[in-house]
Amino acid sequence: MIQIAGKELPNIPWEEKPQGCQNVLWRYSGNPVIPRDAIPTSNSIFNSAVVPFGDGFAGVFRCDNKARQMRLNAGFSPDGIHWTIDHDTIKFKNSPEGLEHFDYGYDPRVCFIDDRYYITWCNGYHGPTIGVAYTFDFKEFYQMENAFLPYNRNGVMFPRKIGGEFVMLSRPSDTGHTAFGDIYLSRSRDLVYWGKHRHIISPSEEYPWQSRKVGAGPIPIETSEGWLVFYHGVLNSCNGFVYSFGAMLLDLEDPSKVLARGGNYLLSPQTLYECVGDVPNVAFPCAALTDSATGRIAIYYGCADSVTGLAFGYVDEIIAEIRKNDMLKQI
Ligand code: BMA
Repeated sequence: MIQIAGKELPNIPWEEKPQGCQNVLWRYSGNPVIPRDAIPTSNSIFNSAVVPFGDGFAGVFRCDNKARQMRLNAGFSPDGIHWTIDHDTIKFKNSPEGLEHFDYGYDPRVCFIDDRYYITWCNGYHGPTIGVAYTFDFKEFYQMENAFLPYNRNGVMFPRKIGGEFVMLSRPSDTGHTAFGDIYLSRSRDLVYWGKHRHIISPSEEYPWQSRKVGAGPIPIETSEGWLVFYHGVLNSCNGFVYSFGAMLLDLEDPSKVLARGGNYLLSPQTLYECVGDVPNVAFPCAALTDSATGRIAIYYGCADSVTGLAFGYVDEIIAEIRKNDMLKQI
């Protein structure tokens, strides 16, 4: 079995693959796991991030409110399935190294490093860029400096320092519904100054599901084969953008090196709750839980910009699928 680094998670939310399912990932039978109206003030709850916390789980949720303002709320769960989401939005406090600026926030990721949980999100600061904050308890949140200049989205940190530096993936963008998007990698010694920017992947005309733009999804998963990175890809259909997701493997010691990249999507919007909603045809992953004992991976993804879905897979099958249809070998 391919080894996932990190802790065992015996209480990972899980269902076995349904009989007859021919895909590498399969959906939770109770999807959507979080409905759009889980709190009284929400228009929609999607593109959200969860992590193991205490005996259960905690997370930061994108809760667009009924004014359709994009906000972040904390939440807790005993089992990763049943969530209690705070009705009040997160009020960031200024950290010693910080900036206090919140016009809007969306698409959070949560990454545990050393002693705390880092939150990265698309932060409104004269346009979208990558906000950074940390928390110890999901009650108090301390905002740090933005990582980059506008315009940028999908800032995703690696779960440990590499070569003594923090590492983050991001996707430079524009002010609107960006019609382009490549994934880059940046490094920082102090989480304030980011540099050594390296290009990782571009969209590909040859693989239409990821031909318009690509953006990193959950926190990269450390495995014996490399960093497993799920990322979304966008098809430009005659009816608008279609967001699916696939995966690639990056080198463990130098994650700017792509080892393999799957040509096929792993999950594309096909169910009613992925195809119908405020923005139809969107499957947008922002978090994954892993169990190193069994190789199980549970992925949380936004569905149609309205609700949150959960999908499952085994690391062995996912990496075998990336290697079987490796774009790097087919060029
Ligand atoms: C992207 C982001 C996501 C959203 C997606 C589809 O640009 O804004 O938050 O899920 O578009 O609308």
